[in-house]
Amino acid sequence: GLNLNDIQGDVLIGMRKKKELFFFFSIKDAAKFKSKLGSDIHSLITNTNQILPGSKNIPHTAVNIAFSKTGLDALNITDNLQDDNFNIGQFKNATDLGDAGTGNWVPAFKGTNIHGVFLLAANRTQFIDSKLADIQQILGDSITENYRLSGAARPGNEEGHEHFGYLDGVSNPAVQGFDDGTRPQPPAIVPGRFIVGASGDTFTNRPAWATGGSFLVFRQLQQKVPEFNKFVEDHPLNVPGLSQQENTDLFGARLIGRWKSGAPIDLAPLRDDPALGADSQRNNNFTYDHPEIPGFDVKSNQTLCPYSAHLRKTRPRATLGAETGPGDDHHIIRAGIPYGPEVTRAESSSNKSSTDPSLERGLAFVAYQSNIDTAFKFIQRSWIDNAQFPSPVAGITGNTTGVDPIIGRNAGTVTDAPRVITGTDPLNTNKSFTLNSEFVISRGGEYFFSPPISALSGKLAT
Ligand code: N7H
Repeated sequence: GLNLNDIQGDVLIGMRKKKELFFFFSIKDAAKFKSKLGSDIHSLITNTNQILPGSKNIPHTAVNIAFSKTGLDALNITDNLQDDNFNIGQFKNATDLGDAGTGNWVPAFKGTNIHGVFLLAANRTQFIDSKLADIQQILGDSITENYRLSGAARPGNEEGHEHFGYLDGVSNPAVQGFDDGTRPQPPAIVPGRFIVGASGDTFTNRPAWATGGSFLVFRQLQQKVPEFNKFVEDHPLNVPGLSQQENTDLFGARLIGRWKSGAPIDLAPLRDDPALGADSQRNNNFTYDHPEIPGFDVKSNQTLCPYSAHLRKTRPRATLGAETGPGDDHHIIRAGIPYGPEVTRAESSSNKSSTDPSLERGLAFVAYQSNIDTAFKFIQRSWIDNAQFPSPVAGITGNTTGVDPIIGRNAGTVTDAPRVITGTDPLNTNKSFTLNSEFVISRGGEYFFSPPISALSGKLAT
């Protein structure tokens, strides 16, 4: 089974706090760092059991730590973790991930200088600040800061919603032996897809000390919210019986695959259903197939949910057939949090632009998996950025799907190259829509390994 005392808290369940700081650092004095890691830092790290719902040990500030490949190198850990993408780092992957080069990347992410990241999560920034001060006090000059990014849940009723306004964190896969059986949803996935060394891990030649770890993909994804809102407002659908506003909201929901409340359009195809969105027993209980509808063919019918919807692009569920078993290892557990300010009145006024860099907002994207190549990178390259997916590569009939309207890009360095999608109009799913600008800009990131907590006082400390 999984050792929930050893797996860091963010991996399977997320740290579940309103604020989260990502503190990126370089190791300057490996000997001192190792010694402090084993003696002091180790005991600050929050495990999974501590943050399970109902736990009596939930810390005010949850702390996790993860290392890049160059960070392990700096600690003279030479074991091969068997993940080629982790080994080369995200900077060299920028083109593969569809980024428009690295011109938009945050300088700290350019190259391989970042050795590690502390993830600090709490409901108040003061708690985070004081925990960070403790950590810096302990580590002293053995590290230097490369960069930090502060995430925060959005205010009021928007809590839990990302900056485009849609509820996030709804549909993480259930994991066998962890949270399967707690709610009806697509079949639970073997734990080895997420946890190194667990049952179902495709590699058998990893170092023993890495068992219980997970690869953490970090991406700073800027969101152009006024521009997205304007695009949606400019494209109301024409579904009879719906008001203009409802037809506008429907267009947005069909780009995402969920309504703003979190209700899946596969189950609520015409109007938002906030009760459904809030009901964890129902809001993920769908596959896109509808055997209860006579003659419904999941390989051609996208009247309920377009093939191009972000949700369906990133996890096609029954669109491809059964989700479990050999060959299906394209799953991630997401644990991101929004960053940046709310849209200002000036930005949402007539010109609808977000050009002030001091108002940058987006998603501090975090994804966990045991194999970056078949999980995050595969989803990004082969599904999100592949205009032919799921049509025609998965035997889907009808027009070419197009890239993911939210985060997909056509290959190449030209920013805002037009993107064409189909399926969004339920009255005519062959109709195409052209997106002349991009709503999400990659600001770069890094690949990390979130080690089992035992390694922090064991292998990594010696
Ligand atoms: Fe997505 N969004 O607001 O548009 N995502 N995503 N994502 N995403 C999801 O179901 C969003 C990104 C996945 O299991 C929801 O929990 C934004 C990347 C996957 O059915 C919403 C950004 C990748 C799922 C968003 C962004 C993914 C998912 C619905 C960037 C992978 C679950 C909430 C700024 C490479 C699919 C939910 C399933 C859901 C949004 C990025 C993947 C609202 C704004 C980079 C696998």
